[in-house]
Order: sequence, then structure tokens, then C-alpha cells
Amino acid sequence: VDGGVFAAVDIGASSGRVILGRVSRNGVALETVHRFPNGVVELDGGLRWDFDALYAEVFTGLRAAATVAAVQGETIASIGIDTWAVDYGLVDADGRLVAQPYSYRDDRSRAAVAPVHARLDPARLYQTTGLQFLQFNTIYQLATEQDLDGLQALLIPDLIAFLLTGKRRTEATNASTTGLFDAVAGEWATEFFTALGLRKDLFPPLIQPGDTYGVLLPDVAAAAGLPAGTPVVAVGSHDTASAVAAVPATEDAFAYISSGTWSLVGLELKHPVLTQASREANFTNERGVDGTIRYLRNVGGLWLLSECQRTWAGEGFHPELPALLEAAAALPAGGPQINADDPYFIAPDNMPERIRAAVRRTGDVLPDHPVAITRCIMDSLASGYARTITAAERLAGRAVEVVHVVGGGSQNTLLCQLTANATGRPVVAGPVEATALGNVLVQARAAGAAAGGLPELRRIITAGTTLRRFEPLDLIVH
Ligand code: LFR
Repeated sequence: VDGGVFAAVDIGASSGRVILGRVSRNGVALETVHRFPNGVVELDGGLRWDFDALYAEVFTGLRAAATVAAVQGETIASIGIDTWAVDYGLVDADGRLVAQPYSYRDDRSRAAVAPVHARLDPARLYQTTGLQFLQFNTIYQLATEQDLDGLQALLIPDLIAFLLTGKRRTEATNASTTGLFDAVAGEWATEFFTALGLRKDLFPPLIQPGDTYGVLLPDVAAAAGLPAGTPVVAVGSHDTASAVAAVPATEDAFAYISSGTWSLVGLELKHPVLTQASREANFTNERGVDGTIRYLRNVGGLWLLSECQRTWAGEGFHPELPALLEAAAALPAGGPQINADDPYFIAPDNMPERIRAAVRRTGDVLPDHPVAITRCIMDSLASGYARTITAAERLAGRAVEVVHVVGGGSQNTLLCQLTANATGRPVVAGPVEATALGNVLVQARAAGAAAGGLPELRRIITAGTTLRRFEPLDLIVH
């Protein structure tokens, strides 16, 4: 491992950050130089992302990164970008964004599912793409577009890279979430474009993690205060791909939970599982760094809790998270649960009442109290994780001995302990900033500052991070 300083742009559904990652023999040291909120906005009759505002924040962050590095006498070797998946912006021939991109939480794509399936049998779609069915997959979103003439679609990280470099590419891990990508060939599934009447060049050509989009446009570099010629390197631009790359696993028999707005729960495989049973269980075969397969399911995530907090705040009630979780931990096990992956919870608004209604439908009662609701969310997530890991073991024919939790949720002691209990496996929690670490390490390898495959990159992380371990507790009192 040689030294190097890299800038990671990492934008999630609820916040974004620009981070400096310093890679050395002792691991990767992260320094957040800019943090900003994100969220869906109601705009032009839909739920969208305020992309112009996000790009301005990215720019502010890059300027901050340049300043911090300059003070230290360092040069930023490259920039890498990751965000959530599936969403895209449309640009015209002059490279102008024609509208703020829709959010996957907008409901419009639901009505497009049946027409797409009328043309492409879902079983055939799965056999090729291996993608789990989610109503917001890019393929259904695109089917709602009225007029794509002369436009090109850029996935969100690729759109940022395009504005920075002028180069149009589609990064492969994120392309694998579109529903238009062949999981075995690792190429666009061109026959599906044809079947849906989409131009084959609707998306730009693929780029692999570690390859370079291009260097900063001269005016961009000048405005950001970065050296001319600073490259923008493709990383696992799907945030989950970067997070999984940074799972500090030291053995093969592991499952991971990338825990944030969503919980992405599954295994890392060499080959996709495209069986009928896998489709019925709605497992996805998304592409990871180095051509690995992220065999996982989207289980509901901390979105359930953050949306509740938003509702409670609107009612003038601001319970502090640590106190809320501590009180929830004191409640007995065996309380009411919901199915955390129900699409019913995808859209924003009035989450506490929606959760209580879902519990009512199971014939149970959930008190209208933040502590009870919080405990219900935690229990439901832990059960969802356990169910998913058991199914993944069966479908992929692989045993799991340890569960790694990375991302923001790895700080949630209650959730980690409940996960250990529900899965009956030890849980290793951390790092919190897995996504940024995965982003930085792929850049570091591209620059020659780190070497090897995922096991070697993971060893760099394990060396530099403190992990917490939770043993499963037997809750049955004898
Ligand atoms: C997590 C994530 C998931 C994807 C969802 C929507 O941030 O990227 O992997 O299914 O957001 O894009």
C-alpha cells in the first residue's frame, strides 16, 4: 500500500457528503469536508430530486476538499462518485438536463409494470437480468417517458461525472440495477431495448469500476480549485456496490447487511443465481466491484424510522434517537411486527399511522407511541434480515457463519443485537462509512496506491477500523 489522497462523493437518499480518503499502510483515514441534506421534493407534479442543488453541493464539497488538501500540501489524486441506484437524468444533444430527475419513490412507474410485462415476460426478464422486481426499476420508469427523441439517459453518478468531465459513460454496477443489463454477459441486454422501443444508445457505453471517465473540464477544475487534469475515476457508483466492497469480511461464509435508508441483505457470489425459485423469492443479482454478484434483497430500512421522526417532528414532538432506541430496547421481545419490505412503505408521509395500520391488518395492536413504534420497526427489520439470510443460503447453496452490518445502521446497537438474535449468528458491526471506504479503495487501486482483489482491499479496511461484535442471545427463559 502506497500513500494517496482521494475525494469521494457519496450521496444517499437522505444526505450527501464529500470525503477525503487518505490511504496508507495503516488503513484508510476519512475526513468529511462537506455534508449536506438530501430528500425527495415535490416538483412539476412528481417526487423528484433537486439535482441542481445536489450538484451545487458537490461542487462546494470539491472546493472544500481542494482547500483542505492544499493546506496539508497534498494533491487529490482522483475523484470517485457513488449514489443510490436506478434513477436517471435526461440530457439533450447540448448536454443540458431537461428536467430534475424523478425519484424512485414517485409512484408513476407502478402503472408501467403491466405494459412492460405484456411485452417482456417477467420470467424472461429475470433469466437475463437476474434483477429483483421493484416497481421503480429503471426499465419501468423509462416506460413512463413520453418522448425520448434526441435524449440520453444518465444514471445519477454518471450524470455528475458527465458535468465534471464532459464524458458520457454508464458505470456497470449501477447499470445492473436498470433491468436492461445482462447479468451473465455483463453487457446491456440490447434485445430488451428493442422490445420496448428504446434506442440502443439511450444510455452511454459501459465503464467498469477502476476505469477513468476523463479529467475535469478546464473551467470546472479552475472553479473547484483543483489541478487541471484531475481524473474522475469510476468506482462502484451504485452506493451498495461500494458498501459491499468495503465489508470487512475475513472469511467466505458471510452475509452482509448494508444498512441505511434501505437494508440490502445478501451474499457475495461469483455467479448469478437465475432460478425460478430465486425469482419467486425476489432475490437480485446486482453487479459488484470486480465482476462479483451482489445476491441480495431490498429489505425495508431505517427509512421507516426516519419517516416516523419526520411525522413526529411535524406534530411538534422531537424524540432524540439514542433515548428512543434505549427505551425501545427496554420493551420485551415478541411484540407486534410488520413486513418491512412491503411496497406500501416506499412512499413518504404519515409513516407511524401506516405502520400501525399494517399491524392492525395482522390482527395485532401497536400503541400510538414512538417507543412502541420504534421497537416494532427494529423487530420487523431483524426478522426480515433473518428470513432473507435463510432464503439466500438455501437459494445459493451457501452457509452463512457471520453477518456483517455496515453503514449507518451498524451504529444502532439495538438493531445489531436483535439481528444477532433473529439470525442466530454473530453480527460484526462496522464500518459506518463503508460506502465511502469502498469508493476510496477502488480509486486507490486504480492509482496504484493499493493492490489486489477484494480480499486484499478488505484487509486494508479491517486493519484500520474498530468493529463491534454481537453474539446471539437465547431469548427463551428456561
Ligand atoms: C441504497 C440503494 C439500493 C437501491 C435503492 C434505490 O441506497 O441504492 O441499493 O435499491 O437505493 O436506488
